[in-house]
Amino acid sequence: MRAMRTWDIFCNVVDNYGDIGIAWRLARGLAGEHGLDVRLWVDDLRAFRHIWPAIVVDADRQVCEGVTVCAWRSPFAATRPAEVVVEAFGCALPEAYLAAMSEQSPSPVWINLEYLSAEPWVAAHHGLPSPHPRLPLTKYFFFPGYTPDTGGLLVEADLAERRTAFVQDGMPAFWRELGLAAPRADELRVSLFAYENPALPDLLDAWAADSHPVTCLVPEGRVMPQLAAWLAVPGLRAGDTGSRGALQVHVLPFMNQDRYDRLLWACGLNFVRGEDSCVRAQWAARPLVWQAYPQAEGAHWDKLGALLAHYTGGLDGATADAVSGIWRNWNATPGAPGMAACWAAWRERQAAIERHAQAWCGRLGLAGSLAGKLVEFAENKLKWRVFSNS
Ligand code: TRH
Repeated sequence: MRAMRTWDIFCNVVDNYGDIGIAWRLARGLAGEHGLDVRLWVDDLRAFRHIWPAIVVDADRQVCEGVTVCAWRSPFAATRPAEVVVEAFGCALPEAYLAAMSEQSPSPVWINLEYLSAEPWVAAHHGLPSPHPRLPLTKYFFFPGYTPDTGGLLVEADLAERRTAFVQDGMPAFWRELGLAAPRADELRVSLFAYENPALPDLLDAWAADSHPVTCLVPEGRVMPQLAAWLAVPGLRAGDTGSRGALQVHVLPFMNQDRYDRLLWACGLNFVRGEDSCVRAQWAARPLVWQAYPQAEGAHWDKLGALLAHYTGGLDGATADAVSGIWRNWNATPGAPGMAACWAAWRERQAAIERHAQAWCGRLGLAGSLAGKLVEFAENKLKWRVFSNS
């Protein structure tokens, strides 16, 4: 029997939780579903612990969920490179490690995992090689995406099954664990994970003015000061609550990735941000509003437009407008309608949006599983290397 393939994934935490969130999800999938021997090198274990509290922040090496998690320190200690090396989001591998890669024969398969985008250029760039300027190494660009001709999306093989079981039987216990009553029949429960956002006060005003109860669950994070200002309180932390009109606000602790998934499955509408939570909200089969990570010169508006075009394709005009309106307002897209009108339109088309969110999940599967495609990509390159070295 062949020894387990070895993989190294390198992750540099720049800010927020998306980079480590994606690297961790990928590492767990490669080890758990593909039986690979995975090391995950992370330069900020404190940020990692935020999304996975079992992580010990001062351990040089620890095994968690079948993955060997290694502290990426500088200078980088001599290490034999793995057969497949994943550089997450162009994080720049340590020079010593690169030199060691170039001394291996055959040399490792080196893949740069790129950011997710629904933009049409992604498919044409997926898989392209880039030779190293000095060393005899080639890096390949692997682009996640929403269509079969891209690198696909992170998803576990049993996700739909786990979600269905949770929705059927797990919700009452989940609400109890969070210290909340089950939702009333006419109540809309919303989760809110967001960057600071000038549109937030208008959104909260719209919810406060709703004709039915709205409960907003907010994991602790960057919107706390804005939320506190709107509630006219000096500050907020996990466990705090507030209310105005029809709106009840509950601040939740930041939870581990698996529990956050359950929050997305349990809520009737999820506000998400960045990349990973956006995909998880789509897999939740619930309506979502996405806040793209703000970039210079409005580059994120192109990303937003591309995902909106994909997501709303095939919807009737009024429903597509209701989805686009609130997404565009939430992202301060030029010319977006005002929030009160957006919220009224969303409420008006809510039932159709909910049906679409369910159907969308099925269509998402067509893109394929990112971990599965990555393994296939690497295996093809490895086979070719063995062949060309023999
Ligand atoms: O944290 P983010 O804003 O990360 C962003 C994006 O990835 C963006 O593309 C990148 O360029 C920028 O950082 C630097 O949003 P994202 O991607 O949704 O990642 C959040 C992670 O946190 C995700 O894995 C879900 C997880 N999470 C929890 O585990 N528990 C929680 O309570 C919450 C709210 C999130």
